[in-house]
Amino acid sequence: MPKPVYILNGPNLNLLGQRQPEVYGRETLADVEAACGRLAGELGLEARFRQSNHEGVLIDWIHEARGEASGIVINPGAFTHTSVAILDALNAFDGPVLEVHISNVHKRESFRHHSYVSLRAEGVIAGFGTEGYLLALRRMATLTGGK
Ligand code: DHK
Repeated sequence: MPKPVYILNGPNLNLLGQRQPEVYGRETLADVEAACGRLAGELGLEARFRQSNHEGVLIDWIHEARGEASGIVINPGAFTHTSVAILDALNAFDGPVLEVHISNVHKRESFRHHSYVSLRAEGVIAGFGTEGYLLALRRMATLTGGK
C-alpha cells in the first residue's frame, strides 16, 4: 500500500468560503477536500486532509506523518509567517513538502512576504486560489512516484 499524502491546513481555513471571499474565494474547505480526494484517486494517491486552528495540533500531525506519509502539502495559514516550530517539525520529516497559499501573499501586506515554511518546502504555490491544492497534488505525484 502506498503511503498517503497529508494535506494539512492551518488556522482560519475552516472558514474558507465565508471569510474574505474576495481574497480566498467562495469554495469551502469541504469542497477543496472533495476535489483533492477525486484528483488523488486519479493520480493513484491517497489524500489525508486535515485542518486545525492550533499550532501544536499541526505539529503533532507533522510528527505523525514521519513514517506514515509519502509527502506533505501544507497551507499553514498565518503560522506560515510566524512559526519556527512548524518549520522545525517539517525539518524532521524526510519526504517532500509543498507549501500552498490560496492568495498571492506577495501582493499583500509585507508581513505575509516571509515564510518560515519556504525554508523547507520543495515548492511553493501562491495565488492560484484553491486550484493550488490540486497543482500541489499533481506535483506530489511526480515527486513520490505516483501516476
Ligand atoms: C491563508 C491565511 O490564513 C493567511 O494568514 C496567509 C494564506 C495566506 C492563503 O493565502 O491561503 O497569509
